[in-house]
Amino acid sequence: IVRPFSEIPGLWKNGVANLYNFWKLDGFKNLHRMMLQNFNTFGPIYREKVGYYESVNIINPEDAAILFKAEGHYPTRLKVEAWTSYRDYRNRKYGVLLKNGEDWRSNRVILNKEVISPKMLANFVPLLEEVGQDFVARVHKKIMRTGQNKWTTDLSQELFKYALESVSSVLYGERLGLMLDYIDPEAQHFIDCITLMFKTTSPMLYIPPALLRKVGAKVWRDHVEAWDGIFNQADRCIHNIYRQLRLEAGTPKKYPGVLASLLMLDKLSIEDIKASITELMAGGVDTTSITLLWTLYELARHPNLQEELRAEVAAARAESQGDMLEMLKRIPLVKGALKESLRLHPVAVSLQRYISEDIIIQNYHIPAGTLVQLGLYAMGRDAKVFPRPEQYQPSRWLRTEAHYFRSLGFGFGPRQCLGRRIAETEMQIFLIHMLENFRVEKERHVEVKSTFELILLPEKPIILTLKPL
Ligand code: HEM
Ligand code: 2DC
Repeated sequence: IVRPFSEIPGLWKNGVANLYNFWKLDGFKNLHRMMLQNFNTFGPIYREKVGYYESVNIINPEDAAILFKAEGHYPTRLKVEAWTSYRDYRNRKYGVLLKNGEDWRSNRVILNKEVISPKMLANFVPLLEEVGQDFVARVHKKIMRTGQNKWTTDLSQELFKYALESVSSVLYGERLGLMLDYIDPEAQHFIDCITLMFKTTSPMLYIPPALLRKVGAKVWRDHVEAWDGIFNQADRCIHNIYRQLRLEAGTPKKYPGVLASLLMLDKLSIEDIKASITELMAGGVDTTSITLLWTLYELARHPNLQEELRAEVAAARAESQGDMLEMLKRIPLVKGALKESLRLHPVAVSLQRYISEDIIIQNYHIPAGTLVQLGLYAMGRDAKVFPRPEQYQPSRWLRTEAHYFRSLGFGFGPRQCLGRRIAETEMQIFLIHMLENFRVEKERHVEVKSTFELILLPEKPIILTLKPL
């Protein structure tokens, strides 16, 4: 017998009281740990209401399969109102991240061909390969300058620059020059704006931005300033390419980047192209850089594993005679390491969909239209889903039969991460070059936790030591 929706356990009756408790427990920064705790208290399904935001939460891969089967033809995520409010406030178009319905689908289909299709890898790899080589050269130079044959540092700023340089070179077919000693202050400002944008978004998940705007709250003003900085910089990059394209007429000999390809294709309006390119540029910085930082942290904590990965890379290099596209097909353990990093340290604490039809999960009836969230962070640490979840074990991903709705770091289906191919390739190339050039070490064994600033970030700086091999 199927139990009714109203019997799902959880705290969903008093949204305001829950918001107050949430705020008292510093829930804005602990969302991932609070979800984990809720699953421990209520079991594999619970209902929740914080502020105005109501959802049903699940944790099992089998239930995730049911959820995604009911996502419908136009999958929709939780609407991040801070982001749509900014666009409405400044009269800017939504890109693929924020669009919904047929408008989303028609844009996404065209973007897929230029951004996530495996065919594009041959175009992206040479661009990303150049950035990877420049990053390594930069680290060698930094090591030289210390005079100690090693460099101990918090790499996050360097990784932000690597990520922005990588995504920009794919989008614009041009380098920004962030691997140089003196960088464009506008580019640095862009990086700072993205961090501020994420940080100011999280409180607005629970308190409506329209209200915060009316009372002139600082968090809303900071949020607007952050997006303004993001859009201004993206506009500059986009105009630059647009102007070049008009001057150059005729088809270019080499791959000109995603933006120029979309403009020449002429299937999306210029405003739609600008909106989605801006989102791709902004979405491509903190996500990959933080995942790489977590990966280096784990490799530093597991020196034997690090040697194993180095051996795999060396063998792949030899077999493919340096052809990077070929090399990327021969590094399953490196790919496993990235999956393992996203399992323990996912960028997104949850995946969500407004379901398009009624479903039954854990024997509860859930009506169409409900927001259902898969607790990605909680699932990654659940011993029933991943045996010995606390252990960083890239080899667990070598058994393909163990993948069923478990490798979800980039989301699922037609609404999954549009930047996935860029992100994966950029991260794989980074690890190949780092493993070939440096040993990564860590001072003491201190556990670094995550903090929620819309995406999950390391709670404190991760200090690593790089030594040339
Ligand atoms: C959406 C994760 C890197 C651009 C998403 C989603 C996740 C995600 C979980 C939601 C998917 C869903 O609802 O099913 C990640 C992770 C990254 C990463 C873990 C790196 C480690 C990037 C990069 C870009 C990007 C590099 C840009 C080049 C986007 C965009 C969307 C998205 C535009 C919205 C797609 C849509 O709504 O159709 N990402 N992402 N992401 N991501 Fe990423
Ligand atoms: C945050 O409860 C927690 O990829 C909320 O590159 C539910 C939620 C909704 C949407 C998620 C968000 C969470 C985390 C960050 C995500 C976002 C969708 C896209 C975004 C996962 C889980 C991200 C980081 C994009 C951002 C691109 C943007 C800056 C232009």
